[in-house]
Amino acid sequence: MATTSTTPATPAAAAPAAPHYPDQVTGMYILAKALKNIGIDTMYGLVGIPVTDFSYLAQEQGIRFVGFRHEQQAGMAAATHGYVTGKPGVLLTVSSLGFLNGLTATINATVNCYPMIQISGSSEREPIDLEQGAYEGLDQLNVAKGLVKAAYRVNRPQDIPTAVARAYRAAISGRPGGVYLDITTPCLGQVVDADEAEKWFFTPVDPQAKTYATPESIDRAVELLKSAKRPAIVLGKGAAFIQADETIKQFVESTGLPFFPMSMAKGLMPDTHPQSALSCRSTIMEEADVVILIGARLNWLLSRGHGKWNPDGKFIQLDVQATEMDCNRPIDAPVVGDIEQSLKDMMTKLQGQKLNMDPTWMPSLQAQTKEKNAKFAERLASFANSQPMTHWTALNALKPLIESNPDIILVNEGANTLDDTRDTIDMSVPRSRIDCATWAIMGMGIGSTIGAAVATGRPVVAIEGDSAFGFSGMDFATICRFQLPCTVVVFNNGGIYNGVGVNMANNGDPAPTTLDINAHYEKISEAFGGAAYYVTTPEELTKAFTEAVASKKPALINVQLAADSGKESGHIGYLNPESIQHVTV
Ligand code: ADP
Ligand code: TZD
Ligand code: MG
Repeated sequence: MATTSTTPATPAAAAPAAPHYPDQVTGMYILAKALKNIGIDTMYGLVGIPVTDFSYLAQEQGIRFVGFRHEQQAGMAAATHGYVTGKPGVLLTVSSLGFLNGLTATINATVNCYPMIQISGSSEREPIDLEQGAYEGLDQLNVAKGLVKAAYRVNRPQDIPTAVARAYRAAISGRPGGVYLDITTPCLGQVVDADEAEKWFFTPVDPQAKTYATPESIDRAVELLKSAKRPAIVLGKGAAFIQADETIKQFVESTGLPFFPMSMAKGLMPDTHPQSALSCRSTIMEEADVVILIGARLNWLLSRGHGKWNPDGKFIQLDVQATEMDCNRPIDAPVVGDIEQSLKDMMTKLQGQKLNMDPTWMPSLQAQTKEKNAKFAERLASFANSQPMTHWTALNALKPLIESNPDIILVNEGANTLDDTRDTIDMSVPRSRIDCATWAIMGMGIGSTIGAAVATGRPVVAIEGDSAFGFSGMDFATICRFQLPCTVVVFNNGGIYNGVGVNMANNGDPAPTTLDINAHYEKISEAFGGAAYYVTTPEELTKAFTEAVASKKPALINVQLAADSGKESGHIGYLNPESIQHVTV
């Protein structure tokens, strides 16, 4: 548009800089280009010495950089990015504490089998090794080793493309996990001839190589399955992660077996599917004679294969990790290899062969499901109008809003907030529920919300306990800075488990579990330009949530609950050590 004004107008956008072809480049440039070449399009992190220039170079290469307020949250975002995309997420940290803050997320990713790579700058080796007091000095490689799936250090720029390829393969091959890549300051800054550097780049062939189960293991599994009278399937997040949704559906439906999903596998098959035995988990544990574990470990979340499980029951386990077999209970038919191919092979083998499932098994589970679901619905409805609200009141309001919008990815952490949300909200789309998972850690919420939104572009709703939110709340600022379509719902019952803990010393200090029942968490959103809601009734919650999700903009809803809503440790209070009351005489 022409301007007639004599006052200088805003300067026109600068003409694009002429492309320049430097004849020298640095290690940082090589790192950015190697990442780009292997297909990394997003990086999460928090910068400073010695990686600031690298982050600019990566951005220049077209890698999206999502800058955080805390490295742990950037790491949670990278891990979730890895989980939902099936390609390693990348975290960038500075040395010493930045590295350590991020490492907690990289370890958590390893525990959960999420593929991610943490890249950290580290200070020069010599004064670290001699303990001479280097700037942010820490022997990071040795700290990381043993806690993550793999850890490598790069000292020379010519090794960077190899290191990136190794880190990528380590993160994604076999059982996925977190990988640490340590790049020293001198290596990042080393100047080399561009022509020479060009020769170091290569394109790794089949960086996501697969391994397949043997025909013998498939035969053994199929024979065992054929012998079963009361078989069942357990779907884990490994099954969701592999993005073989159609094959899994075919296997479940063609065998006609009942299934139950672990929490993050909810939605891989719809929770309301006629074969879903989500509400009959205990019956399956007690009565099934053959259980097929698909990408689910027999860890604490499944009583490590003991407890309620039928002692005479047999297991078929489909997993890529051979050492997973027998780790808690003998596995009668281990099927070690890529889950999708194993399922396809089993289906081929089963074709035309009969399963011997007891004809009353599925109908009895369906009848039980109907009865239990009706009871649950009745109980939920009985809290519909509680004042002040309880967890159930809020969830009763949110349930129809979330279930009717399957585009939503649900992030969830807390104790009662986690358990009650998982039990109330049915999922219908794969990889749409992300929670504190295998390690049961608090502090994944906002990072995972951001990672899920950035990686998928879908709307994300986080349902957070007030304690859980406290671990990552500051990174709500990042949601606002990047204008992500995220709605964070804080269930404020004023504490860890609830807000009615009693300090037995009666000295005026709050009890260990007591937090801030009157806190206005929504003001955090207001501070960063997001939408802010404080709600005390289910009607207000319904209105705020509907508006927030429809806006596709950052929003925080502070849901005021009763301080006595929630019990200690939610559903897993039995894991607490037994307590003996001390009596003072
Ligand atoms: P959940 O917590 O849902 O039970 P887990 O994290 O315990 O799930 O288990 C996931 C399992 O999936 C891990 O044992 C992991 O080795 C396995 N897994 C991950 N990716 C693959 C794959 N591509 N092929 C086979 N198994 C896989
Ligand atoms: N620290 C970390 C890193 N992880 C943890 N799991 C805990 C502490 C202990 N913890 C839980 O296991 S749940 C929880 C904590 C602190 C918070 C529960 O309170 P909440 O949810 O407000 O998030 P509810 O709804 O009040 O139960
Ligand atoms: Mg709470």
